[in-house]
Amino acid sequence: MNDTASPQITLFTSTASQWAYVAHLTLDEKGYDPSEYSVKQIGLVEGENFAPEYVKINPNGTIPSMTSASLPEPLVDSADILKYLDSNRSKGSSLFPGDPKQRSKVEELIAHVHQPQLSTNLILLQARDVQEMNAKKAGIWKVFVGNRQEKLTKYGAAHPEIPLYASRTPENGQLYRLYNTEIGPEHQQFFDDSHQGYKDFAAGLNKLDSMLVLPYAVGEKVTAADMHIVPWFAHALWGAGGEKIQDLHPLEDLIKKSVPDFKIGERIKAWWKNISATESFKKNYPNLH
Ligand SMILES: N[C@@H](CCC(=O)N[C@@H](CS)C(=O)NCC(=O)O)C(=O)O
Repeated sequence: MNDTASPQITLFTSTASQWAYVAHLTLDEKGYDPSEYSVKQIGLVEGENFAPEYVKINPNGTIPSMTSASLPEPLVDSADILKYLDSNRSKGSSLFPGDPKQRSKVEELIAHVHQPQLSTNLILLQARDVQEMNAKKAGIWKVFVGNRQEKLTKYGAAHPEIPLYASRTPENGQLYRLYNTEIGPEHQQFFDDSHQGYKDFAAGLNKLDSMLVLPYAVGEKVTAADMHIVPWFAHALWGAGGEKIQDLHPLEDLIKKSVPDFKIGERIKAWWKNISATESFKKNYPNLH
């Protein structure tokens, strides 16, 4: 991994990382040519986001990150990457509206979908009962949790000086144990927390519905808010089993198990239809069409 080669910008990404798509969508929305940046894949499913070489770039061990010859240090958060790509490229209109009210709405929406209550890890990794737990255990999520624990333990032993491992190893370890023991009493708390998680997620979706302006997130133009809401919503739909952009019902059904009268709001549906017709969306989510 080095950032000295031309082109100047390097995006560290993973096809499995929802927040990396903030960067990919922005690159396309702002009209960057692929020759202007290079892309390095980090194996998220393999736990390679914890590799010491990557943690040197991003001490949080999260994806995405970006380095550029014109930056004093790497950018390690999707919101900062978007801002950099937006201001670095004067071509086209900014993804941040000039109007202060609209601008604060953009920031509010970005913060909304990044809050822990709306983390899609709920859908991907948690379970509310034995049946859901067994389905997770039989699929890729057990492999994901296991790979992470293996890498955290290995890298942590080799690099006691890196603080990330001390916090992330026990955190992932809890999940690792739930995925690797017979269903027992310790799972009940996990099931209850997950059930509450879905109630909170439903409340967050309803709030989002009330915040959207249309046709795009804050009005007539695509903004930074859309660049953040799209990857989050796409990941939630995908995690719930949706294969096409029209497939909102798997997510709706999943939530209904905890909130029986839940429905995805009409504004979200209209916004999704509009934003999924944009070129940058179609390029980045061909599998959703
Ligand atoms: N606030 C960060 C969050 C990034 C993030 O959590 N990325 C996920 C993938 S979408 C990740 O790297 N997870 C790995 C981990 O936390 O161990 C951003 O927006 O860039």
